[in-house]
Amino acid sequence: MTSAAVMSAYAFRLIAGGYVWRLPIKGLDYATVAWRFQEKEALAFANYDKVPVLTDGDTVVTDSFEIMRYLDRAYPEAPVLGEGVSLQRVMFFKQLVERSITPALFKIVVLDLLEAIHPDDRAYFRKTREARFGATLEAVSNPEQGRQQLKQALVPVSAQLKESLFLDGETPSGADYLLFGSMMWAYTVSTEPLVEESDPVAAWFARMLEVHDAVAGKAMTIRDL
Ligand SMILES: N[C@@H](CCC(=O)N[C@@H](CS)C(=O)NCC(=O)O)C(=O)O
Repeated sequence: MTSAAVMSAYAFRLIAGGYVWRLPIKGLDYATVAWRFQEKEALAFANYDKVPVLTDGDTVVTDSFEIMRYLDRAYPEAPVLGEGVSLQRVMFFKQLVERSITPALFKIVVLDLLEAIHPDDRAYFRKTREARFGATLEAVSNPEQGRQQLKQALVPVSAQLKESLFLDGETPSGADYLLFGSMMWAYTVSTEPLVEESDPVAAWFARMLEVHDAVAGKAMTIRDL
């Protein structure tokens, strides 16, 4: 059976959020459900309070990385994380993205993000994030410093992207989706430049927008509003 036949046999109901861009949705039939921060009752079935949440038949999977692992297991034709050493390496890369890259992106886009979310959710977003950071959003916001920090954090990524089209080789895989998840989240809410055009990361990002029939490239962003 080809992977396409296996995958198209399933219908997905995916409740989407920023981290949804981590998910490799290669050729799978899926539907996304719009969700707002405070609609916790809509996630009660999953016993979780954050998105993305994936439902596949009777299976409910929470946490974007767990969803990536589930998709590897359920549709093993083209795994993106692998097992053993491969999984360990991609987990290490996930740490790098979450601890060095996402915080830098946050500094760049936080005020645009506040502006992009539904007006009724802004007070909730401000309260929860300011409690988490122990500082006002205005104090966290520092696009210039964020870009410097991002550039530093991306030095090894830029170097690798001079060697191969994607971090994982000729086609995107787990490491690409993890980095893209964070960068796409920033790109959807802000027109702030993230990396210099001459940086290989910029060309990589443009390539990532085109994969799987440009599912990301066709997504609505702040540029469409
Ligand atoms: N570790 C989780 C984190 C998910 C997460 O933080 N989601 C955010 C949006 S991208 C959320 O749903 N926040 C809900 C809230 O702040 O109430 C994952 O990777 O899926």
